[in-house]
Amino acid sequence: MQNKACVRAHTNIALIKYWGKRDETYFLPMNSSLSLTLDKLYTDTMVSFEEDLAGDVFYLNDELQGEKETQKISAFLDLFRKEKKTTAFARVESHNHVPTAAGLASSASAFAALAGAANRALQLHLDPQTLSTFARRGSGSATRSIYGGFVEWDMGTTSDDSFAIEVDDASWDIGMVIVAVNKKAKEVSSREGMKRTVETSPFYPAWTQAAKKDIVSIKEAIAKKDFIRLGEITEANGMKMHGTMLGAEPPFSYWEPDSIRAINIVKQLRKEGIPCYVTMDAGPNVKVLCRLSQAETIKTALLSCFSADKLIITGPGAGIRELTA
Ligand code: 2P0
Repeated sequence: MQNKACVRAHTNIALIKYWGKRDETYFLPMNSSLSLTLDKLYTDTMVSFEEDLAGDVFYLNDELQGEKETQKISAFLDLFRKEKKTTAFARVESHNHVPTAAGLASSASAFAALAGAANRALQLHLDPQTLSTFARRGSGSATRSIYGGFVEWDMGTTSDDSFAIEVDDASWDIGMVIVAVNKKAKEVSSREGMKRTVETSPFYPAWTQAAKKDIVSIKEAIAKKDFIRLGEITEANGMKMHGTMLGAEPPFSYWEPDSIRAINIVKQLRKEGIPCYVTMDAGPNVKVLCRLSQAETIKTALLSCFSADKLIITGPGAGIRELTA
């Protein structure tokens, strides 16, 4: 039996954000979210289950990983071993394909690729929707990276129905320019940041109410292929998420001076008639949602402040796929 598989998963950027869990064990979110899968940023992961291994072995970008990193992978693989009723350990080799200097390595593509590879290697034949519930247990945002284009992660009611679905393939001139502001390790991890916000921010209930409305509106905009509305909802939703953090105790923010410089360039471009909109995640990088056909113009404007190696243009990415040798 072939117990080995290699799978590619692309990362995704949320346009309607996931920010807060209602169940930390099962990674059940407080609200539904919606993302765009990105072509240029992805992870390739090979998994091989081998009877003679004494434990799981994990290589990331050709470097053997320590106990802490390997334990995370092992706990995740346990979900698949349980499903298959096997105790075999695995060798995992993962490569992040992220342009240098970007600092954009993502748990979304990492756990989606690992989920896809474990599913294939063990021949579990989990359908994509079910597989997304498995990916979710590694990292919430990984739920969405199973699919390409615009993807909704429905918050669901239980662990079994909190899954992702593809909403639209985003093949209508949609693109993103990523401004890699810096790649320093963040002071507050997204996991800790969302937990603190849920527990202490008085703005949090307003966030969940707004997110509920935003997801309905953004799906309407996508259905109508209304790019301006899509962008406006995206930008406003991201700002609301960052607002919740200023209300947390102790308060925190991921913004840096260069984040604001990038935002101001985007605002100026809009004044000049180029529709483009920002969103930010748990870090200072700025992502500019735009028409793919206008991405080079936007990049040129950003070059006034940022070097070319900090600017990445990408179109929509595909869902997970198996790589054959
Ligand atoms: C998102 N983020 O929707 C949001 C927006 C960051 C801001 O998902 O704890 O690494 O592993 O579920 O998925 C980043 O958090 O957190 C994230 P866990 P994750 O993309």
